[in-house]
Amino acid sequence: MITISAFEWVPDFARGQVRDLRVRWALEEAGLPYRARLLAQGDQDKPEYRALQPFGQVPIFEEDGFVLFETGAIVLHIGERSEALLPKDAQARARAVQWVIAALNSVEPFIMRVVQLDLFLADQEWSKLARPSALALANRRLAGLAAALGDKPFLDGDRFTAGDLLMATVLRIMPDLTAQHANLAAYVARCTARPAFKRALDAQLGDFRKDAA
Ligand SMILES: N[C@@H](CCC(=O)N[C@@H](CS)C(=O)NCC(=O)O)C(=O)O
Repeated sequence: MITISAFEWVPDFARGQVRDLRVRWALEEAGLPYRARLLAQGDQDKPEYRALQPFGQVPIFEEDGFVLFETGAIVLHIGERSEALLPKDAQARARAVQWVIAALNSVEPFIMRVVQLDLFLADQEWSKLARPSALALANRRLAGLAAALGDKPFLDGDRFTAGDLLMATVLRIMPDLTAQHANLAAYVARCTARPAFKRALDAQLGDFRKDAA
């Protein structure tokens, strides 16, 4: 049985955003059953977890003693077992991998910089000065992505792939930013309207402990 790690509690603002959602979504697209290994506060820093995830983050993927961390690697690994995520055709498959890497390497860091300034560094005087340029850089990436998507339903055309799964989860981190491009907003809505996404989101939200930390 596949097991993924997730937090048993996070603050309200993070619910529906924690990165185990990506893996739950990929597993739902692939039709693979899984269970969640829920981490209590501090479990991620215990040596036994750090031995599996060097940065103390969720998620990890475990199956029959095989362990993997990093959502990009995990989603691609799941994609090996499902054409719903990675097409068989070699070139289409390479393009799907290209979009996975673009999501995680060329778009996510710029969005996360703005999130860090707004959420985690907001009390630092310098963060107010850094924000406009961080926002401009993020916007430049989104403008490039919007132009590449154009009026296609998905990044590589008519077919949803692992690249769309990762890109949609990145774009929904800052919906207000994404909303500045009508085609990107419609794209995220299209991806997240998939029944597999809804099942994954419901599962993540259902696994959180209801009480405060
Ligand atoms: N690059 C990692 C990022 C994972 C990540 O940021 N996980 C967050 C939850 S969304 C986490 O565990 N944060 C706790 C921490 O960094 O200490 C991946 O994609 O798997």
